[in-house]
Formats: sequence, C-alpha cells, structure tokens
Amino acid sequence: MSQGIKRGLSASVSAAALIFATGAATAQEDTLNVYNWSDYIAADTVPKFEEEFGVSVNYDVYDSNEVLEGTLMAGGTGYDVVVPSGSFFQRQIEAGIYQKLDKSKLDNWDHLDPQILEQVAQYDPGNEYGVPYMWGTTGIGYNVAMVEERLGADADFDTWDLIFDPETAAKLADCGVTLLDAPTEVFNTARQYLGLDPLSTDEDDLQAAVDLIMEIRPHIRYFHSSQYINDLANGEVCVSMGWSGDVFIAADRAEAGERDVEVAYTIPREGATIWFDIMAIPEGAPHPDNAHKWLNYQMRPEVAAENVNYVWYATANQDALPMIDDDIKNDPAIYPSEEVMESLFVDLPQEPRFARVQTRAWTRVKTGQ
Ligand code: SPD
Repeated sequence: MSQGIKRGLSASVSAAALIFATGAATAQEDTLNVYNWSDYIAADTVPKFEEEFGVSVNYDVYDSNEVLEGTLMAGGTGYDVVVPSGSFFQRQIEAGIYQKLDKSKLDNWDHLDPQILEQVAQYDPGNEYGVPYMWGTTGIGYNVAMVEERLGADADFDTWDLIFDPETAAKLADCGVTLLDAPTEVFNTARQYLGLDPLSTDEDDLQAAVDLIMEIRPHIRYFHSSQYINDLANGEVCVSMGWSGDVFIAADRAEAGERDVEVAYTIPREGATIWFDIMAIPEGAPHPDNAHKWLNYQMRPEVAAENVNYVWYATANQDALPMIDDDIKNDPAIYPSEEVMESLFVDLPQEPRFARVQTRAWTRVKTGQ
C-alpha cells in the first residue's frame, strides 16, 4: 500500500506552467489547495478528481492538529480545504477561521451518517462549517512476536499497561516504545489510565499525568505521530500509541514486507479516545468553489469507500458501507462493538489558559526535564 500523491514542489511547478499557458485568472480557477493528514486518502482519489473536474490539486500533508492549527492561525495559508479533528475544529470555528459551507453545492450530503453528524455537531452546531470525513480511535499498535518475547506467550495486549506501567515499559524499552506527538491525546489517555477524568482541566490531575509519563519517559524511544507506521511495519519499534487506521496500514505494510513481522492494533480495555476528522474551508480560501467540488466528491459513496479500503479508517459516509471490504467493516477494532463504544470518550476543546499550561507541561515531558 503506497501512496502516490502529487505534493508541494511538483504541484507548484504545474500551477506555474498553467499560468504561462492560459493566464493567471484561469490558473487560479483551475486550482485547489488541500492540506490533509498524511496517509489519509486512496492513491488515485486526487488524479481522478483532477481528471473529472479539470482542477489541478496541490496536496500537502501534516501529522498533527497542532501543526495544522499553527499554520491556520498564522493566516493567509492559501489552503482551500483542511481536515482538523473535532476539538480543534470547534475552537478554530470560534476563532473565525472557517467559512460556512454552501450546502446548495453539496448534493451528496445525504450520504452522511446522521449519527456521526450528530457527534460532530457537538463541535460544529448545525454542521454548518464542516463535512465529517473519517473517524477512529487512539489505541496501541504492537509487534506480536517482539512483545511476547519480552512479556511471555500469555502477554496481555489489551491494556495501556503496555505503555504506562513503568515495569512493563521497561521490559519493552529495548524493542522500541513510542508515543504520539499529540499532547492532548497523550495527557487525556494518561489521566484515564490513572482513573481520573480524561478531560479534567484540574492542574493537579495534569501533574499526575506528567508524573506518570515522566516515569516511563526513559523507556520511550520517540514522540512522533507518523514515523511509527513504517517503524512498526519494519520491526524497528514494537509498541506505539497510535491512530487505528495508521496501525492497520502498518500491519498491511508488514504483511507485504520481506521481514516476518506481525503488527496488531488494540483498543485497550481501560478505554480510549474516539475522534472525528472534519473537512472544512478556511475563511479567505482562494478557490471556495473548487473546495465545495472537492467536498462533494469526497462524499460520493464510491469515493469514500475507496478511501476507506486504502487507509483503514471508519467513514462518516453510511452509503459507502456496502462497498467497504468485509475485513474492514467487520473488524471491531475499526468499527467497535457497542460495549467497546461505551469505553471511549470524545475529546473536547480546552480553555486557552489550561491549554497553555498543558503545552508547557508537554515540552517538559518531551525533553524529560
Ligand atoms: N493518517 C491519518 C491520521 C488521522 C488522524 N487523525 C487524528 C485524530 C486525532 N485526534
């Protein structure tokens, strides 16, 4: 599973060529600038869209809500479509970063799952600003053999102990334990592991989470939100806090690879984050019309299904389900059972003051000081 997407440099070269060929105005109209998560779209979704609509897509990627938010807050990004996660989306709407959708241009809207729309409406009341794209959980990706080698054949994989129990993490340290570079998610999960409210904004609870992470800090190989995909696939690391679909991509790459590596994903029984990623059009986007075409295209059931079959995340598109591979739609780690759903929590935006305290705590945690 490899992704062949036109990215930054080649894209701007083609945009420049177009200006010479047809004049600046046309080039502008025929362009769309998309900023999405890495590994989050099928290989031929972009070329197919370009061919059908005669629009040249500049497609850039990120692997962190914080990076996306920093870019958006700086303003004047030139992006027409971005894909924040729910809690970030809410505060970005409040900051005036997005324009309202023109739903008269989104005639595929009815393919969306009303239950997902309702979930996303807690961030975006009335679903006025965003189109839900995919959703998933934040759990653990692991290398079955490497973990069993260190914890025994009866190793318990379905627990955050693999990462947050200092004794267990110490046993796994030599094969590589990694954390997402996603402060809110790591702190929320640490609080939940400690039996605290995962969304607590109490500074004592934050300190307890910091203390816990500091204890396992010596056993953490790195903090990164996409590197673990290939590292798990190649057997370079053995346990990663990771996003569901990304771990499945790692498992798929491992299977296709030459090394004998088996990667699996678990939603630990203590509970985990469920999140929703949402496509939106920034205020001042240079090509809002093309942005609406893109959103409407992504909502076609067959396009949504192709994306899911490629990236292993659950879709917000209910009419795509019949076209989704059975091993994806029947996998409870991708579409969790009601019982597991009960153990998941949704992230909510934090007060700016607490967010700042948490960001400082994150720097301490990452540097280990
Ligand atoms: N490779 C795609 C990753 C998408 C991750 N979305 C992150 C949600 C975080 N809350």
